[in-house]
Amino acid sequence: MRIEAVELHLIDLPLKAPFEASVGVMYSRRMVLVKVLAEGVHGWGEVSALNDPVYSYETPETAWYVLERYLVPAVLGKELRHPSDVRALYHEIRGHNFAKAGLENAVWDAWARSLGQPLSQVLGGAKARIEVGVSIGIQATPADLVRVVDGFAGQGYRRMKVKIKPGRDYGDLLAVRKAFPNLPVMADANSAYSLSHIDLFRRMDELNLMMVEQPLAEDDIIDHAQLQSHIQTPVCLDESVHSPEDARKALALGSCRIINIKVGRVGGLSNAKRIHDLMAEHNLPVWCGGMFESGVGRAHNIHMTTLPGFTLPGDTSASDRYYHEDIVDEPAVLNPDGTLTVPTRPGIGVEVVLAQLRKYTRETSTFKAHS
Ligand code: OSB
Ligand code: MG
Repeated sequence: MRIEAVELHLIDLPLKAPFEASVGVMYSRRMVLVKVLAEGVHGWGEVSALNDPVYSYETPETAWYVLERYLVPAVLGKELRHPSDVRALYHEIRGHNFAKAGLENAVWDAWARSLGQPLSQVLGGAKARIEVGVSIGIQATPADLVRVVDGFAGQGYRRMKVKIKPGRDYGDLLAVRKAFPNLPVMADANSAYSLSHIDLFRRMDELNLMMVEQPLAEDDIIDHAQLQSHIQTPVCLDESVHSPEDARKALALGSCRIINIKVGRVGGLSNAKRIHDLMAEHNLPVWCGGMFESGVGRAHNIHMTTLPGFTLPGDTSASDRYYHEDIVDEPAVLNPDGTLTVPTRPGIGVEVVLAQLRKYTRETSTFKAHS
């Protein structure tokens, strides 16, 4: 398959409601959508880096720069035998995983479309529906949090993830646990704590949480191993794992028992699948994290979650949990049993609606291979 052209679209999608985590508040999502054109097929990918460099160092603008200057020129005009060939074309470019994922995942979509198969099948997944949960930002009070959890549980979501930060942790989680004794609940700290908080995490063991996600620093798998050895609750790593190599080292040290896989953070579906495979070899579960994706990135997440090692509900909530209007047909809709249906049409199985895309587009650029 020869890559003939690549389009970049910078869009800005307003969120339905502001979202607060330990790293700040978000009101809208800017993302770069990548479209590749190759021998009569096209494919879409999404750069899901946050608006500001508060989760990773990347932003939509740094991704645009790296795509335009390095990644897109490296793939234009190239003949590919498989989507996992893409990484080798820019192997000398360090980091910038979110930018790389946008491009590689667009190639996966085009590839699956060229085979006439849904992306899930091309990846090796077999589920027709995937179980999903919801990630809930820090609310004004614990009582507000309980009301929000109640609302999402009523919609059918099967697992609640509660964002925590120092001062808004044990009390919030206890309120949820008291109101819902049997609900699957977990916490996500986005690196807001240090080893000085070990006693707090020991107390959290009483709350029967599914896991605590990324309690400590982004770059610290040593302290995470230390923490895990002192608590019962499984530690799940998010920010610390950028590659299959990172995952291998975290397992060797005992830094976690679960990994949240985000295609953007690890540079695309090839690496995501490798991390999934590594964890499966160790009989450890993974789940699919989210970055408030548009319908494009959401579709990639849904297909990835069909792999057998994704045994825990992920953060891939339905589109209407985030946006009044999405940019794809059809947007992801929650089934009453707390699942999303995996699209069965070729590729990611959803189509970008150009009229909707145009409404939210801030900038567009097209790059063509020399023929
Ligand atoms: O830490 O998992 C996270 C959103 C943006 C950045 C980081 C995170 C999140 C979420 C929400 O938790 C995931 C989602 O609903 O898409
Ligand atoms: Mg997280």
